[in-house]
Formats: sequence, structure tokens, C-alpha cells
Amino acid sequence: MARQIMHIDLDAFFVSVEQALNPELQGKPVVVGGRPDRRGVVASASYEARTFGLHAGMPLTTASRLCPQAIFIEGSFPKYRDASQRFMAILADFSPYLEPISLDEAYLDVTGFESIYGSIHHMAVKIKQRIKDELGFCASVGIASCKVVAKVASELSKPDGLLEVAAGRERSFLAPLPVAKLPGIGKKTEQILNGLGVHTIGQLATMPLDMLKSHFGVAGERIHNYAKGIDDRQVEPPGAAKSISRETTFGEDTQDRSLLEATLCYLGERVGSELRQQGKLTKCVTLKLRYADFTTITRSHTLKQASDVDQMIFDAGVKLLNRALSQEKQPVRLIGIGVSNLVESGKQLDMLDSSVQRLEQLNKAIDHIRKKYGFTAIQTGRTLLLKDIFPETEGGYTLHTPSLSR
Ligand code: TTP
Ligand code: MG
Repeated sequence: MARQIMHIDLDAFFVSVEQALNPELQGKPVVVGGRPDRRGVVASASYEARTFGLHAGMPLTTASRLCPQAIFIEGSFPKYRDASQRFMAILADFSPYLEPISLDEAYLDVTGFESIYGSIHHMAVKIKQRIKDELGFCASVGIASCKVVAKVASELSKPDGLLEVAAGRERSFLAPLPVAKLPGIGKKTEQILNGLGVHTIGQLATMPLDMLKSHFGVAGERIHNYAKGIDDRQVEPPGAAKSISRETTFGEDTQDRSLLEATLCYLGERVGSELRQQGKLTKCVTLKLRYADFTTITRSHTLKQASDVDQMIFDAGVKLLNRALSQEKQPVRLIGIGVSNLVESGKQLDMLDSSVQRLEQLNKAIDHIRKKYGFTAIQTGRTLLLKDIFPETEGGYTLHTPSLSR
């Protein structure tokens, strides 16, 4: 099932706070940032002021020349912080999957919430209404299957907007827009792309990935995916763990496949156990290898379905390991495995098939025994190879293997 993500951003936030406190300012060109004769720039301009060409970042002197009748306000941060807290509290009433991005901007994961509100569109209308009634602000909302498209949608819908991009329409929605509208593309990237003849997001999406990587490194792959409407980032409430990983350095560098796999299995089980303890599922498994010459690589695999099952984590890790070892002949110094893109486990249980459910039950039973008798009380087939290497009982999670040589 496609995710449903909302991006909510308040319109002319600093100005709206001032207007709510002083209704005489409503419907007028208002600028927050400072007095027009002072040095400094516009922090926020009302939409009435924007019709004169005023925008954030413009020098105040320019702003007062373009719009002499504008009302200039110094502004005070505590008022904006209080308003922001009340805004976030309203959003938190609608979904616990809330990720504040800045004072006036947040993502909500609202997957499945249509059963409560009739539709996600109707839920957004309710959110906008509460913000208007309780705070007096207009909010713009974008709804889409991923963060990047939701953000572009809310931006495009301003002011007082609501724009929903249907699943499957992400790429065609973005295609006609100029590249500068895509989050992650700043002034410099825009100039380079324009120099390459790339002006729209649609053109960016059809560029060869290698060319983007050669210009922008890893960011090239990210903006390429974004341009295609692909963005796996989860909505991450503050404080939630973003990833879990375990790694270990061998006493002696090794090329022994069974030792590498056994160690990977052991580390994968530690990661899986921690994942289940946190009540999370993972969508992304990452293998880390450091070779004898200290070159370090990481390779990731996206799971078809979010999981907290040891076997799934291990299978993905082994696939990555085999691929990496076929490309590099050096012995391995360090091996590690990690999971990221974590989601709450309660949300997707209904989608799991019965064989996965059986594995989950097995993992739960193992966790239970390990909690009682220590992690190494049970060793699965592969990790038995390590029984002489790891101590029988362990206190913490940090793995320092004094010697893994056999
Ligand atoms: P924005 O959401 O970017 O701007 P906005 O809310 O004023 O207008 P809109 O969203 O309708 O386009 O930023 C939120 C607040 O952050 C803004 O009200 C003031 C502050 N801010 C600055 O202080 N300096 C800046 O350069 C920008 C962009 C914002
Ligand atoms: Mg805003």
C-alpha cells in the first residue's frame, strides 16, 4: 500500500503571528525583519507585500523602495516560538507520526487515516480549519506518497492551499516544474544544471545517472530519484532511532567466507533483537566492509517489505556480501551490518504473510530466552561456528572480539 504523507507549512508565518496579535495589520502589506532604514533583510513578507515583488532575504531598503506603504515590524522570536509550539500541538492531535522540520513546517505520516476522516483530503481540511480557528493562521498542505512530492505540492498550493498528488502521478506532477522547485537543489546546483541544458524536473529525471554523479557525487543520485518522484525517507518523530548497526573488527584479516557469513549472522541477530526491542521494522539493510588496506565500503539493499526478522536481515546482508567479495579480492578487516528507514512495527503487521509470521514468532521466542539467560544462550546454526570465539555470556552490546582467528 502506498504511504500517505502530508507536508504542512504556515503561510507568511512571522507576519501571520503579528497579524493575529494585531488585526489592524490584516490584509495589508506587512514585512517582518526590521525597520526599513536599517541594514538587514526581510524575514517574512505578507502575500499583499509579495505582489510588489517583496520576498524573504531581500534587503529592507530595497523592500521599502518597492513598496513604501508596507508596514515594517522588528519582530520578536519568543512570540514565534510559542505560536510554533501551539501549531505542532494541533498537528500531534491528528497523528503521532509527526516530524517538525522548522518552526512553521512539519511532515505527518497519515497512512491509513482515511478510515477515521473519510479521506486524507478531508483530514487536511480539518487540520487547516483547526489552525485557522485556534491560531488565526492559514496553512498550506501537500499530500503525496513521499516527502519530497508532498513538500513541492504544499509549496505550489500557497497561499491557503491544499494539493493532493495521486499515487502514480508523482513523476508527471513534478516534470513541468523548474529544477529550482525541487528540494535539495540550491542556487549553485541550479546553475550547473541550467548550464547542462537541464531546466525542468522532467529533464533532470531523464539525465544519465552517471553524469549527475560525476557533477554532484552522492547528491546526484538523490536529486535524480527525487526528480522521478522517488523518496524513501520516513517521517521520523524526534527522538526516534534513525538506524541500528553492529560491527566488529577481526583479530586477523580474513577471506574465509564461512567465518564472514557466521559473523554477519551474529551481528544481524544483534541488530534484529534491538530492532524488535524498539518495536520497529526496517526497510533498508546496509553492509559495511573495511578491507586490509582500510578502504571502507557500504552497500545497501531495500527490502520489498519492512521487516524485523533476523533471517531477512541476514539474507540481505549475505547478498550484499557476496556481491562485494566478487568485486574485491582483498582480505576483510572489519564487517558490520545496519538497518535504517525504520517504521513502527504495529503499522504493517497485517501485510505480513504467514511464513514471515512464523519466523517472527521464532524470533520472539529466542528474544525471550536470551533476555532470561543471555544473548549466547541460544545460537543459531551459522553462529555455532563462533562459539569458541565469543564469550558464553555477555553484558552489553558492544562487540570487541579480541581474536576471531581460528
Ligand atoms: P518560510 O515558511 O520559508 O516562509 P513564510 O512562512 O514567511 O512564507 P511562506 O511559507 O508562505 O512562503 O519560513 C518560515 C519563517 O521563517 C518565516 O515566516 C520567517 C523565517 N525566515 C527567516 O527568518 N528568514 C528567511 O530567509 C526565511 C526564508 C524564513
Ligand atoms: Mg511558511
